[in-house]
Amino acid sequence: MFDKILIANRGEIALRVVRACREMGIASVAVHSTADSDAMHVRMADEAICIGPPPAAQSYLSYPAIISACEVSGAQAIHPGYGFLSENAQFVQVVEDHGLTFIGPTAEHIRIMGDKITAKDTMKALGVPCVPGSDGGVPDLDAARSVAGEIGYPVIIKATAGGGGRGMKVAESAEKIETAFQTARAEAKAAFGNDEVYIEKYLTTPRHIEVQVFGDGKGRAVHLGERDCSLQRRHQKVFEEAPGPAIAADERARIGKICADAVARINYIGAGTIEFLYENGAFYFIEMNTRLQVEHPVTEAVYDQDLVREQIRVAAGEPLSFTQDDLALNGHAIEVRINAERLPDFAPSPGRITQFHAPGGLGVRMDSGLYDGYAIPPYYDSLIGKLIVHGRDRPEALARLNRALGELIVDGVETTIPLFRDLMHEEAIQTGDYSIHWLETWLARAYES
Ligand code: MV4
Repeated sequence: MFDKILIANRGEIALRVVRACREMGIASVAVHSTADSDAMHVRMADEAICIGPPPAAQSYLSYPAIISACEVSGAQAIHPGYGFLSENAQFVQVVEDHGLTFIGPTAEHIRIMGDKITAKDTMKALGVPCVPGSDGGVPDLDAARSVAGEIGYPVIIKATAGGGGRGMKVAESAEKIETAFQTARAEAKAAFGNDEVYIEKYLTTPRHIEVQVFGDGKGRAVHLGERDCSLQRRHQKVFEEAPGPAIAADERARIGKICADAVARINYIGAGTIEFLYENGAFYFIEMNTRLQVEHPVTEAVYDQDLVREQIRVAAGEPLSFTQDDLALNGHAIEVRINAERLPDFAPSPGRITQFHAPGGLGVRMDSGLYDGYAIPPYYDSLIGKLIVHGRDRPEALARLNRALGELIVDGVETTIPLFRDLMHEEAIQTGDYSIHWLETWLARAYES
């Protein structure tokens, strides 16, 4: 096992990793920009090293700064958190070339899943159900017309270098395919320097269901059920839950096994998420994320496991601490993302926290680096905390969320907390009957003017 881990991240996730390290008896090294000298992860880690100025390119994304910090501190492994360098295959290669361990998948697996066509080809070959569409890339308009004619309209054109909603165009009918195809290509070229695109049947009202998988890198893998992350705004998740309110136990077992078997076959190591669209009782693979995700705590709650601890264990060559048979779904968990953003437009709202009170009590977890007097810097993501609740069933989790939102105080900046207080009153939230379009439709209505 490692003696010391460097955390190449900031905010609540850096703190999350510090906590796992402390429980495992591993020393932690925080790195930070000059904008984050007063951040909680810096105070809580065993050591802290300032690695550069506020812009992430010169600090949290700087290979030389981070590798040097490992050499200076004697850290043997790097935990990347999410975002920043967490899905950067080239960085993984650099880390390994310096004799250090990247706590995450191999560069090869990151590369495969980063290219959406290769990811889909790989998953299809492994028996994972995919959205009907082109076999690989679509080279020209004629090919696009031909594929769309076969699968039927509406279709969606996606950039292979895209993902997370970037570089997608829908064509409702044959008259729209030319514009959609040319625009998707041009945007892909401009955004990613790669104009390769592929086509899928456009699903009109699916849910976003993602399956949590975990591999040991030696051909063993498990699944930890699914999360429903359909409640998004502009491809940013705001509310996530486990299990999915629409997913029955037999469906969970079936898709879970397909996912676990698939990642076992490729000797996948660490945490991964296999994303599906779910419509009319069927799962359709869209993308795989090769990182620990923001919403991992809902899975931790319902499976009573520490996913960061397992990431560290498998990276050190140890086996997973549980088998599939050890994992039992227990109750229901919900996470809401607390962002420093102003409603109704979600404009960033950095600034000084004048008062902070975290909710507590049975079944409540708050992951955040907030404290009274903390100044949220304007340079980074607006996520400042996550409130996670757990109950024996969905109604109990919702009641706890409502109660915890009543206790939570974040003053001094605008936040998304009022949004969640409003959402608690909605029928669709109470019943779990929503699709990927529900939130944006509701926001347009509730916050119009
Ligand atoms: C789709 C789709 C409908 N049909 N693919 C958006 C993010 C990216 N991961 C995939 N996305 C979508 N792909 C097909 N074939 C609709 C979306 C989509 C979406 C997906 C998940 C959550 C929110 C979404 C919002 C708009 C569109």
